[in-house]
Parts: sequence; structure tokens; C-alpha cells
Amino acid sequence: KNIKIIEVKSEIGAGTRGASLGVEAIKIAALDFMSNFFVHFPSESIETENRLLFEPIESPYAKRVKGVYTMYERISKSVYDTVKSNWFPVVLSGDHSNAGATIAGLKMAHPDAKLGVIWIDAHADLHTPYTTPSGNLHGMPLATAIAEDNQDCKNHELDENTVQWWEKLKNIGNISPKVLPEDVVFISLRDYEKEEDYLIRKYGMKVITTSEVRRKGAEAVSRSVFRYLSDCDYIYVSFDVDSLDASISRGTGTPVSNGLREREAEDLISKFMQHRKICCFEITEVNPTLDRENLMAEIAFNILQRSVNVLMMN
Ligand code: DIR
Ligand code: MN
Ligand code: MN
Ligand code: MN
Repeated sequence: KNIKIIEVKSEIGAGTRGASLGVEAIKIAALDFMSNFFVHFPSESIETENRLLFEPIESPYAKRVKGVYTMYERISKSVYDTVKSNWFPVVLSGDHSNAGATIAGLKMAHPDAKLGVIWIDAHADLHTPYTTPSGNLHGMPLATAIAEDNQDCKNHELDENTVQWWEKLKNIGNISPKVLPEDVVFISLRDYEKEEDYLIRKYGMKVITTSEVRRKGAEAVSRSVFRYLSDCDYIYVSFDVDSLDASISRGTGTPVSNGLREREAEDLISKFMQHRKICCFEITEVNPTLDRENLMAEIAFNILQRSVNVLMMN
């Protein structure tokens, strides 16, 4: 595969500041390891809307949603163009809201294909403006992909403006839904709210826990994931670094205990990358401002490097 790196230094979907520095921190990790990894690949840096962080918030239940929509437009177009010109997109992104846009771009490039998603994350990211506890859009990208409102669990009344932007997010590319809930697999999910649990149960979504990864190993877990997603044509892997255990993920906005070890994540993700259906890989939520040294970015870089090596051999 011919790799192209798409850099998305956007953090307007996060609740904690600093994830927009994650991409640069990963490059610093490469330099500290004396690796010339980044020399080998063409890259594109997507313009951001981070200036909105200095402005007042308009929609408390979908913070900076207009800016996130602009990012959805830019990122989906870049991913679409990359796939259409036969490059394999590796996305390095700030906060996880960007992944909703990556999925949109993949679906726009393959409108008739069935798209599967492997979501490696402590969180389900299935909130909607109707249910969100925080208003942060990094908790909602999968809901945009499956075009879910979850009105059954509604906690807030929304103003018309928020509703309109949310509708635009779900419908970007004029294909909705992009992914079916049955074609999503969660890995190391362990910190989610009852509204998300409702959707996971309602749709019978597939969840593979940290202990299952530890017990069965990368090989067996990977086999069962691809068996589960066997009727998908293309599969996207989204790696939120907070899937890693809190003991090593200080450098992310929302660390959670009982997560994956570095080696477990690395072995599993590089196994995934061997599969012919894998069409895109994203690493997200590295926040060096919260870290000691640059540990989170170094781990992300190691996983990136090994994954890309596997992709290039396939
Ligand atoms: C929580 C935290 N579920 C929220 N979410 C995430 O605010 O929606 N943290 N994704 O990384
Ligand atoms: Mn996430
Ligand atoms: Mn997360
Ligand atoms: Mn199926």
C-alpha cells in the first residue's frame, strides 16, 4: 500500500486543551528516536478552526459544532481524494471528533460498499447533542456515522440552530448512515454512559474488553473481529490512545484505568493492518501538554511505525 499521512491538528471537539499538539508531539517522538519515518511519506495538513477556542460557545450541547462541521467538510474531502487517487490514508488527528469526518470521506469514496469500523477506545463516542453529558463533540463521532439521535434517552431540549448543524454533520456527503451499528466493533471499551449503553444493547453492538484481548491474544481477537465483520467490504481502524491503560496514558485528555498495555495495542493493531480489507488507520487524542516527558506520543509513534510497516508489506 502507498501511504499518505493526513495531519489534522484540530482540538475543537475536545473538552481539555492540548490535543491539537498531538501530531507535532508524535513527530518529536520520531526525532527523539532518531527515526526518519516522516521523510518517507507524502503528507497533507488540514487547515483548522482552532481560533474558535477563543470565542464564546454558541451551542452548549454541541460545542463549536459549526467549526466541527467545517472540519468534517475539509477532512472528508481530503480522505476522499486520497482514497480516489489510490493512496492509503493514515490520519493523525487531534481530537476524536475528526474520526466522524474520516468515516464520511471513506464512505464518499466507496458509496456502494459496506464499511466496517474497529473503534479502539475507552469510550463509545455514541453521544448525541440530545444526550451528551459534556457537549463535547469528540464524544459523538460514531453517532454521526451511524446517524443516531438517541431521542429515547433525551436529556436536553436543543435550539433550532444546534439541531440544524447536527443534521448537517450526520448527512455530510449526502450519505446517511455511513456505517451500520452492527458493523462497529469496540475494543477496550470501559467508560461510557447509560445513554450509550442503551444504544449498544439496542443494536447488539460488538464489544471486546481489555481482559478478552489479554486472555485470547492479538491473533485470536483479530480473527474473531474479521469474522464478525466478514460481510463488510472495507474496514477502518480508529485508535483513541485513551484505550491504553491510565498508567501509560497520562498524555491524553481522559485517561481510564483497566486499559490495554502498549504491547497489547501494538500487537493487535499491527495484526489488523495485515488484513486486506483495512482501508484507513487513524491515531487520535494524544495531548502532550498533560504528559510527563513525551510518553504518550512515543507510544503512539511506535504503534504508528509498526502499523505502517505492516501496511507497506501488504
Ligand atoms: C464522555 C467522555 N462520554 C463525553 N467522552 C470521551 O463527554 O461524551 N472522552 N470521548 O474522550
Ligand atoms: Mn474517542
Ligand atoms: Mn476515548
Ligand atoms: Mn453484518
